[in-house]
Amino acid sequence: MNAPITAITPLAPPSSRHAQLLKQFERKLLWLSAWMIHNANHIRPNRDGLKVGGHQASCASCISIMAAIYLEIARPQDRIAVKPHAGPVFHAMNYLFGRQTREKMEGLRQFGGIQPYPSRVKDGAEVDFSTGSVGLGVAMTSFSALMADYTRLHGLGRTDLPPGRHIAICGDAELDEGNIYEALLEGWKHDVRNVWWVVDYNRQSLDSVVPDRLFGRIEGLFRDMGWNCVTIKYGRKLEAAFTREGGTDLRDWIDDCPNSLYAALTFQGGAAWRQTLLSDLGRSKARAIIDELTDAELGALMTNLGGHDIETVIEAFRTAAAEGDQPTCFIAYTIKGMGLPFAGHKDNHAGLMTKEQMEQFRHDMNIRPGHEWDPFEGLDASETELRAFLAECPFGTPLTPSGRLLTAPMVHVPAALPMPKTAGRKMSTQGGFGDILAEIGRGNGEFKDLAAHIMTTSPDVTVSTNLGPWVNRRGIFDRHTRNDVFRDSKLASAQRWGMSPKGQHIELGIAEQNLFLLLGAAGLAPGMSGARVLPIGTVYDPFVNRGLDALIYACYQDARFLLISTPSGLTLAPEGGQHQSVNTPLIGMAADRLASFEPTHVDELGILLRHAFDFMQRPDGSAVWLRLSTRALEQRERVVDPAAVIAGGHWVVPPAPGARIALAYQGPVAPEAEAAFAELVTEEPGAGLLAITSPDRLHAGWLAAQRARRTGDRGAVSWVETLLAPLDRGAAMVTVLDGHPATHAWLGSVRGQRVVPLGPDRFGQSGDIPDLYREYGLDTDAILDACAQAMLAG
Ligand SMILES: Cc1ncc(C[n+]2csc(CCOP(=O)(O)OP(=O)(O)O)c2C)c(N)n1
Ligand SMILES: [Mg+2]
Repeated sequence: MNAPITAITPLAPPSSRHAQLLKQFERKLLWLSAWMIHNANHIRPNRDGLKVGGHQASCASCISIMAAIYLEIARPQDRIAVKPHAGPVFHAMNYLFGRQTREKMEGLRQFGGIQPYPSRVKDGAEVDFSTGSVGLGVAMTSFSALMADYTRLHGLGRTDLPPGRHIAICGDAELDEGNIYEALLEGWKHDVRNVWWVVDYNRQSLDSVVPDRLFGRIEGLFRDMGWNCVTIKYGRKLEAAFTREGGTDLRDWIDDCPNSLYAALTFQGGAAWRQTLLSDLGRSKARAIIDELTDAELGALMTNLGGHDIETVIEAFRTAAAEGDQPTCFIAYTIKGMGLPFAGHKDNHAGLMTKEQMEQFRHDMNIRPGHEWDPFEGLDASETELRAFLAECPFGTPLTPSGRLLTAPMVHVPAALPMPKTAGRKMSTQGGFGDILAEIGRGNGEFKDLAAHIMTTSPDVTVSTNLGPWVNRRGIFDRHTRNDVFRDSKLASAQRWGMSPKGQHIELGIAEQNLFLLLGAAGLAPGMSGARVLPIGTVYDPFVNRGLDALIYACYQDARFLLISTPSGLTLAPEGGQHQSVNTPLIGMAADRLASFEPTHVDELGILLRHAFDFMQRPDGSAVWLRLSTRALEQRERVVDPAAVIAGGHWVVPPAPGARIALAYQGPVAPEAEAAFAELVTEEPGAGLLAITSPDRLHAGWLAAQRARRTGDRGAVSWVETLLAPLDRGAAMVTVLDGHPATHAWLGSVRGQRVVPLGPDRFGQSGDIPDLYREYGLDTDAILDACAQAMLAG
């Protein structure tokens, strides 16, 4: 066990009544979390024979930490991310506060019951952050702290609430995730305050015991990033032993003990400790400390680590809180499975107590059969006293009468956005996006309110995704005002990048996971801060993949934001295959709580942007994703039906009734499709030309209609069925997009028609558009060949 950097001053030994009651609650949390998992695995009927699972050891490891935070330190305005595998402890805590039902607890990991890992959407309003994909929940707290500063400094939301602390209770293995370090760097750049990460340092992950020297490095990293680092290594019993004669030898022995040996001895218990200690310390004065203890007492002494000594933990938290708002990492030494039969065993991560072990545990916990769920059963204090204790906990006061979820009124979105003049101009969707946003950024008239609530962010691609003009108008956010040196020196630049607490753009480093974590945090601002923020993040389309887990994580929490991914596809021709995205349209279709679109023309873009501002605020809405392009296309004066564009597609040339073929395009391949169509109609005059604006919405609507029909709503019809209805049942369809062709292949199933889908299914390469569209089968000839093939097959 490596040596501590900051030792905690031990508290005086005698425990107050308050401390005794805290210990009662620790017992209860240990019991309830273990029992919930036991109930789910061994008591509840199991219909399919699948292992239900749960993590009793991970829960046991952080009982004191959780109890210290929720029963002593946390205030209602604090926001807390709980390590995924401590979900049962978290729910048990809420159960004690009367905020969780027994029924839900009994249903752990069951349909309709509580989720294995805390889930904002599925478990209800007590959960501040979902966790599950390790590392993300931890990093999220840094971004939620940044957002809390942002909303406060912009005067948005519940400014009456004092600033909260953003706390992550994390597993030590979570610090293996790279996104943690990306977030640390970003947090440092933004001078993030009020963040605490409490590491449950049980030195075990899923497979094994972690190497000893690791945490020395990690502590150093935290300090380099401006964090305070507090190691909570020993409990008060051990500290007291160290003050005795020979105590230093004992301490040195523990400090030198490899993590794996320490874990193995913990599992083996007092006799094994004695044997090993005596063989190493037999000649030291420490022997007297060891000799006077029974095996059980010796085991208890040697496992008296700081993270299991609630008074030590509380003292560490209080000291840090008194020091101010510096981000602080607490490394609390713990034992995985503490207090349970498999404590310290390296394979205990998914270990479950046997029925016999549970029976013994019930006995030790003084719980009568049939009273397993009673909140105060088996404790050495009266229910009245325990209830009074809970009522006095700061966290016991609800944040709002209905829970921890705040709300914010919707921001009015004007009926139409300010559109750029396109007549006679070629324009790309990316260019159009930049122009529209810049115009909103003037904050004129009816756009004043909308502009004030938009927050933009980008991972170092602000200028290249056309956010520059918006940023020039609205400024860059920083807690401190910093001038633009280039501007002050009168050096010419198109960008004016002064920073201030009123700025509305958060500039990030390149790490895409940070973008999505920030969008996630900003997208939760209504619930977290009572502030309506309309977050817009821009990223190069291929690098959505780089941040994908964080994007899915944000959506899983139902965060509301607008993602603009641009440029996209082969169309970005000279840039080459690493930058040419192929799979993103499929991601857009497969991601839940994310409505994705790909407009072709600027009029569609205007409709979809407006829709996005509205949809991301609606209770039944979601996050929105627009995939854009840098290919400038001719823009026409035309009337398009906004509802059709939003529903996923509209006929540019409607087919004649009973038409034998239709051509569908999505995105910047429109000119090739139009040219092919012009030839096609010379042979097939009734053919239709369809503009697909969202395969995702078309597909989702189709699935929804099928479900509705199956459940009795026989008249349910989806938009894609309506669109394709005029075509002959045996008609052929050729579809084309600058993305994977499977995006459209399903269209053939809607009415049993033949589809020949075109689109790149291989990595791209450098070239110009004619070369690449030819090579990957997107050019006019390829489209016409596909039409011929489709017609022939009929
Ligand atoms: C991104 C991700 N990778 C893998 C997992 C599977 N997994 C769940 S817990 C765990 C180890 C956790 O160890 P630690 O963070 O130390 O937690 P504790 O010891 O407190 O249980 C792993 C690998 C996961 N949940 N998320
Ligand atoms: Mg661990």
